[in-house]
Amino acid sequence: NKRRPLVAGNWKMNGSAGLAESMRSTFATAQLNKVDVAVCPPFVFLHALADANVALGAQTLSEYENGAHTGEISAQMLKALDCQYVIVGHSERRADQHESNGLVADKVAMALAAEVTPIFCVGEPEDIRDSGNLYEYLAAQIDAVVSHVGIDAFEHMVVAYEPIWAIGTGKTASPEQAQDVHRFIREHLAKNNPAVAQGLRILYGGSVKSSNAAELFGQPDVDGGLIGGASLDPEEFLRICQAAD
Ligand code: G2H
Repeated sequence: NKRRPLVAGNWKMNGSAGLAESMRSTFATAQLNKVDVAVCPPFVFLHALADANVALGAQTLSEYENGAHTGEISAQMLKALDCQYVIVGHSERRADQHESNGLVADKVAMALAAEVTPIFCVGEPEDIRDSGNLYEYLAAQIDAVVSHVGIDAFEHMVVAYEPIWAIGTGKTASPEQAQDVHRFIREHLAKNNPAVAQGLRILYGGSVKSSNAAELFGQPDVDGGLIGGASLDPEEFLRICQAAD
């Protein structure tokens, strides 16, 4: 009774209208049955993927509902563009835009209120893993969101585990390392609500490619992936989706 997997491509600040077009044509004829696929391009290319054979996602959103917040994009705007997902709390935003656990929780709440599914990202830097504080660190990231939106909200969420030391570095977590953390996350949430934890999709992210995807996705608590660099090549991204199908 494994959960239905989700493979989401995170273009980050990459791509073009041309890439959106080739993604659209690659997936138009793709035969995928048991996997959900989403593409999260920069905001300006969302419209170029409208009605493509993939779900749409954004890479972040504002913590505010509307108003005088120059440059920001609201949850309602994403909903209006048919975004089904929004990545929240990616480690690059936590680092570059100084997003705290509290801010991430506010953004998750905004997405939920607009019925856009948050892909809530957690993950540790290498020194935290080395010092043995991995689980405390991840629990703090998770608990900040649980205490704000409540455990039941996780029924409408996706979690992504992305060890920072594996992002864009070519250093993937081993399937065993990924499984250990995914199991921890599920058990941690199960203390509050076992049924919600059991149904929750937990994606792995960090240097996933077609050559390592099947083994990662085959782990009992890994329910798909959040794919960065490898999602910029439509054929390679399709192979990764096929590995989850
Ligand atoms: C992790 C991942 C996608 P990459 O950030 O979010 O990127 O696959 O390039 O490591």
